[in-house]
Amino acid sequence: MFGKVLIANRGEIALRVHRACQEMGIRTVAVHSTADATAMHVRLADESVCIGPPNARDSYLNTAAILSAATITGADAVHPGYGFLSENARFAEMVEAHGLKFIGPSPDHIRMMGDKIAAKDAMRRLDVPLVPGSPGALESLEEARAVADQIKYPVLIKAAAGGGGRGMKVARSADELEEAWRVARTEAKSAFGDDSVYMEKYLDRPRHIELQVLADTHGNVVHFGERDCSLQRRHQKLVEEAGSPVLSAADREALGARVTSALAKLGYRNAGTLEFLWQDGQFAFIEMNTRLQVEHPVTEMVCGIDLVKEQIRIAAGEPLGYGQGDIRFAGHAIECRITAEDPETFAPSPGRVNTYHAPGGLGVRVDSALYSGYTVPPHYDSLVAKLVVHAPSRPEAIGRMRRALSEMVVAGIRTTLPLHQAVMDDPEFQSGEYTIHWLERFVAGRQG
Ligand code: MV4
Repeated sequence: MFGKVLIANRGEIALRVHRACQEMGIRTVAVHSTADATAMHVRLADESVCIGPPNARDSYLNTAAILSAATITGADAVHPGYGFLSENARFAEMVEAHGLKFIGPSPDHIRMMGDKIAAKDAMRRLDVPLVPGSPGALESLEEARAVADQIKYPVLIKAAAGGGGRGMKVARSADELEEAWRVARTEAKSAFGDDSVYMEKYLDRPRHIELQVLADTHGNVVHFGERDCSLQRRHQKLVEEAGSPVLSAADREALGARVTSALAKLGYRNAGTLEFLWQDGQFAFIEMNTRLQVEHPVTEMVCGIDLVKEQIRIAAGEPLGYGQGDIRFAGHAIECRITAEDPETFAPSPGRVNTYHAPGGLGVRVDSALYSGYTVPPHYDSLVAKLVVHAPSRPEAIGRMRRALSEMVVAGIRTTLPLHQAVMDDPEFQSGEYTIHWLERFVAGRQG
């Protein structure tokens, strides 16, 4: 096992990785920008290294500074968290070239899944169900027309280098295709420096359901069930649940079996999440994320497992030590992402948190790097806390979340706490019957 791990991240996820390391007897090295010198992840780590100025480009994305920090502190491995360098294949390669372990998948698998066309190609060959669409990149407008005529409108043009909704354009009929084609390619070029695009049938009222997997370096692959992430606004997730309110145990098992067999054939290792759209009782793969995800705690709560410890053990070469049959799904978990934003306009609201009080009690977990007197810097992601509850059933989990939200205090800045309370109070949310479009309308209704 590793003696020391460098955590190449900040905020709640750096703390999350630190906690797993500490419980495993592994020392930790925090890295931080000058804006984060007094941050909680720096305070708790065994050692810390300043890696640059506030701008993430010069600090948390500064591979040379991070690798130097790992070398001078004698770290054995690097955990990238999520965001920043977590899905950068070049960084994973450089970590390994420095004789360190990258706590994540191989650079080749990161690269493959970063190319959405290559990812779909791989899943198609491995019999994972996909949205109907172009067999690969679209070479011309004529080809786009031919594919659209075959799969029927509405269609969606997506950037190969995309993800997260950027460079995505709907064409509802043949006369919208040329415009969608042009705009998608232009956006893809400017956002990713790559104008390759592909086409899919546009699903108009899907749910977003993703499957968590772990693979060790001995050929064992298991899944930990699904997360329903349908509550999003502008491609930012707000609430996530495990399991999905619409999925049966049989659906889960069938999908899990397909996916674990596919990833075993691919030789995938460490943690991964496959994203699906679910509509009319059918799953369609869209993308794979090759990192630990923000919403991983809901899976941990229902499965009773520590995904970060598992990632570390896998990177150290240990076998999983259990099989699919040992994984049980108990009760229901919900996560609310509390951000430093105005709850109605979503304008960023950094600044000093005068008072912070975290809720507690049975089945309540808070992953946060906040403390009373902390100043949320304006330079980074606005996530300040993940409030997670676990209860025997979905209605009980909602009741517990309402109670926990009412206890939580983050004073001095605006946060999305009131929006979460309104969502939890809403009968449609409580019914579990909604699509990816529900939250957008809910927020618009509150804005009046
Ligand atoms: C889609 C889709 C409908 N049909 N693909 C948005 C982000 C990217 N990860 C995939 N996205 C979508 N792909 C087809 N064929 C609708 C979306 C989508 C979406 C997906 C998940 C969660 C929220 C969303 C909000 C708008 C659009």
